[in-house]
Amino acid sequence: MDKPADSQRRDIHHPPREVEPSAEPSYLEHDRSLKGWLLTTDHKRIGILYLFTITFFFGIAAFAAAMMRADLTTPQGDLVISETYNKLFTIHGVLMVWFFLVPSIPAVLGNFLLPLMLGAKDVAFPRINLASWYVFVAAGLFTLYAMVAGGVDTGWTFYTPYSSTYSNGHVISMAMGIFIAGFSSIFTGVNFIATVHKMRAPGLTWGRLPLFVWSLYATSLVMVLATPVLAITMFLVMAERLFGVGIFDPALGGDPILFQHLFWFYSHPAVYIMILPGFGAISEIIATFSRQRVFGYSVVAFSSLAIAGLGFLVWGHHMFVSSQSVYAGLVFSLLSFLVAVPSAIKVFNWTVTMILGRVQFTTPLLYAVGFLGLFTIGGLTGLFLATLAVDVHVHDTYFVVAHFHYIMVGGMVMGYLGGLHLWWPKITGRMYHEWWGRIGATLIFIGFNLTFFPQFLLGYLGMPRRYHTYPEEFQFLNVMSTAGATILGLGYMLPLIYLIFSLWKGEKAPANPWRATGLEWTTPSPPPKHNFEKTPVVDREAYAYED
Ligand code: HEM
Ligand SMILES: [Cu+2]
Repeated sequence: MDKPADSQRRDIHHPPREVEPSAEPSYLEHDRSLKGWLLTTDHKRIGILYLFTITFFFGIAAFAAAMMRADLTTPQGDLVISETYNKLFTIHGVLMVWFFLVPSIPAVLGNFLLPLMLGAKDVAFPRINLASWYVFVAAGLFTLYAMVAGGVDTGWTFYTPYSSTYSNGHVISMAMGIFIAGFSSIFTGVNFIATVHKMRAPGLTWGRLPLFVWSLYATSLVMVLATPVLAITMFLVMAERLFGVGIFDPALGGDPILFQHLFWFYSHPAVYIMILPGFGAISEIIATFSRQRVFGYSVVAFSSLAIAGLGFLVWGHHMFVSSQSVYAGLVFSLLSFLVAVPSAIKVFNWTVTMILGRVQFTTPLLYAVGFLGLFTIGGLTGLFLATLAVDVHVHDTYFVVAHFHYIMVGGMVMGYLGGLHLWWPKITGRMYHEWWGRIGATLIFIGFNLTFFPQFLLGYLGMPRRYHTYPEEFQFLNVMSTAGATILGLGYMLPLIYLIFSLWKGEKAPANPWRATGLEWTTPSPPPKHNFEKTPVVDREAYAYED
């Protein structure tokens, strides 16, 4: 690689305290009309559009969860009837998985930051990027229609032949919503892959990429390779329902287990779509607030790819009790253990990074530390579940519910909120209130554990998932869980309030409030429409902290 001429150098590890104000208005100011937002191809504005949309879906899904927790405070479930309860957990799962978690970090923070981190003007295909948001909204409308038209009670897993033959017809509309949402994922994935390959600033070699970019890249590969399988599966469910083609229903000559294979062949990799971007955000937060290069950079980067690859080989661990052969079970069990290795390596390396660095306990760092603890519990209990004999006992119990919430909420939502705080000054040009930030992070951590730890015990004691009544001896733990959920809910309200408040009352953010090293911090806050006046030239590795 040619050494850039000295005059072109931009010092990225000691960025100037005051980045020169841009001649161009910021991306927020340049065209304030509605059309300027709805027809924008600016990756930053598209990130904001996604932010609003997924926050909306999160709100509905959280409301459904609150109703379920309220219902579960009494053994006989006094709030709703069982059918309504089934519809609540279905809409909760569908919205949280496909309309919040899958798009969360990639579509909001990824869209906003990827080009900025690469020193580029935009993503490779800005119009496809906008299209992905419209497709996403259309998908949401189908799903919401199914909800208000009468609701779907199959659960987010749509197991056949119930979904394809016996449940009500709104399954078609909801399956359509998920089918369409898949395209939005694929558009984002393709865009990110092309952007990372083609739009890196001069000098920004693969070995110098921020780990957030590596994680988005790995996620995008899974999005592009796995999502079509989900789309086809949903399509087949619709085809069986509409035309009576025998695919999954044994009465029509189909095979219901085939559905489970297809569904989990997507949905296990999809759990990595949901967690890998969180890993990326955690790497950035820990490096920034430990003022330390992430320990074992290349191992952490490679682990993302390893997880993405291995994630395709373990789907059978969801089917240990589906009558699959014991030999298949053995192999899937063994392979599932393997996935834990790169995950554990990451946790180890982040911890070492903090030990080697000088840690500042800011709000994003609190979220990151919370992530480490909760993700570790989620991962370790995943190993319990991957152990054939144990899974036979706890499959389809609250143990599984606790496991995946520890990872998806304790892990990914903490990663998302941590990242949102880290980059909030860049995105909005305003600082949030640090003290309230720390209170919020702490409350969320406490509320989360109170909600979900009792569920491990409930599951272990034998309480099955997806029922709205239970024997009286389970009431104590259920009430604890509901109390925890109340604290958790209040915890989530805090960032919602003080972040919005900061837009008007927050201190104006400098270009680089955390004295961080990434290229995104060399632009003004908020960045101008075209990001960089002059294409930056990179001449050092990521996280070159020296103080
Ligand atoms: C150390 C890595 C992991 C292992 C070994 C593991 C193992 C398992 C196993 C064996 C099950 C099936 C349990 C059953 O239904 O009986 C399961 C369920 C689940 N896991 Fe994990 N897991 C891991 C990581 C993750 C991650 C990273 C996520 C999400 C981001 C996740 C999300 C889920 C979900 C959503 C389910 C339940 C699906 C359902 O039945 O609705 N897991 N896990
Ligand atoms: Cu899995």
